[in-house]
Amino acid sequence: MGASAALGLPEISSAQGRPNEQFYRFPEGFKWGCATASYQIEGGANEGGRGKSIWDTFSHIPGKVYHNQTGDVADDDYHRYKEDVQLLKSLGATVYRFSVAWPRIFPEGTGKPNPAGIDFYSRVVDELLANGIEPFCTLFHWDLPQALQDRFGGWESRETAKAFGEYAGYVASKLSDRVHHFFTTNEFSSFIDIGYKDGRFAPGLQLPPAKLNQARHNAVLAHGLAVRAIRAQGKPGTRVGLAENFVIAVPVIEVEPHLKASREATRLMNAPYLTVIMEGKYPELYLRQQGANAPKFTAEDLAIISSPLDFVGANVYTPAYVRADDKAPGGFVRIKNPSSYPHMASPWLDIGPEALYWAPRHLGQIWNVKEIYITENGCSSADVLTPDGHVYDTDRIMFLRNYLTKLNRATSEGFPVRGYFLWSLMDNFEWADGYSLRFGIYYVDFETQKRYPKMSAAFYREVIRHNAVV
Ligand code: GBH
Repeated sequence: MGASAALGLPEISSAQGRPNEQFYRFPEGFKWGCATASYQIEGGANEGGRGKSIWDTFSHIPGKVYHNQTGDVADDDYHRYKEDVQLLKSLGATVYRFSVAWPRIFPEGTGKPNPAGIDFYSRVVDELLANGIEPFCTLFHWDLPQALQDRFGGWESRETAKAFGEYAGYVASKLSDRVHHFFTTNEFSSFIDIGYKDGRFAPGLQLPPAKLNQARHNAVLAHGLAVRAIRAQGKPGTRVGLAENFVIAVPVIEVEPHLKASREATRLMNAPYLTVIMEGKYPELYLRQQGANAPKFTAEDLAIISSPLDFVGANVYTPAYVRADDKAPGGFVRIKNPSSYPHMASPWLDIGPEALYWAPRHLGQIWNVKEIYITENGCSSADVLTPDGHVYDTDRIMFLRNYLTKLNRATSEGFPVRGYFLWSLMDNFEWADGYSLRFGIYYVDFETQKRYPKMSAAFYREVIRHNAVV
């Protein structure tokens, strides 16, 4: 059975392929795949000796998640990972980004590793490799062991950063014989700012500014400790980076002085995360603005935080339009038409394809990054499964095609993007939105756990097959 048949679609012979083969092509060897995260897909919450994470706790508190839904079962990928690898294979994917649940490995956050935990990921990795798919492993996609929240206040403490380093080194020691790319953390601002400032994500705290800044600092310190631990305990040649949805400043008009303003804006808006990681210091203006609330740190901390990386992963969803303004701090102002700016099914998901051009360009121009991955890009749509099992998600195809066209501009101009991971392989537990928002290119019926390829899966398969926007 051909892969298209597996998608329930007619085979398209290459002779009937794209008429304009020279347009919108990606570099030879460009890697195409999908991304997922442990708590969002695995389920098996009480199996294999897994400890509790802060998301188990949070999702079980009434009122925190849409309809009080939880990740207890999610996509049941813990039991169905072989089937899910076949979904990737049907697309022709060559890479897959998954995350490891820290509490499966260290149920108490630190101490004695749980062999059944690492064994699960080892089997996932073997299954991927047996199907010709290269695994890319994220070590932290928000499922912090509850034990660390209880003992230390989670990211409020440096102890959690140290524990993360130990955990990262341990996983690298076990998987780096087969996994060559590790991402330390996924999206600092999501698990810190939304978890510890807004309280809409686990652990649901609303810290005052000084404590919040210290938690941010502990998180980037954790990243740096993990980089070092992976280098120390991983097989020589193991490559390390992170996956960050940094704020992507898009110049509202692509001419000076807005271009320069967009670079300064990108540095300043990401000051406590990507900027300190890439530059080894917090921007002066940021420290001045934070005043007495600025984080406390040592020179040694900064050296750890800015440990050299092999690549940077960008999770790209929305643009932050900026215009130049001499009088504003940093020389820029962020602007948006609040009343009519279009967005996808998630209210925050503004449509801005050019974000996928500016992310690599800023990484290349501001920080001279030599290897870039798009570690997430995709969208939520109000998908409808037809009685005969189809999902005609033309809005998602529109979204992807336009973003990919802008990514193609970046590779055409020589920005070193090596691969793209679509978010997400299949519908899953969308954090505080529960199962109400679908990001997959496979539709999941959460009653039966049956997966159905959406029209966008067929689209993506052709993108991969042609190595081009189609
Ligand atoms: C990614 O975050 C995550 O890495 C992934 O796990 C997630 O499933 C995917 O996006 C889709 O959301 O509800 O108003 O508080 C993207 C960045 C940060 C965007 C958190 C949504 C919450 C907005 N996200 N933000 S709100």
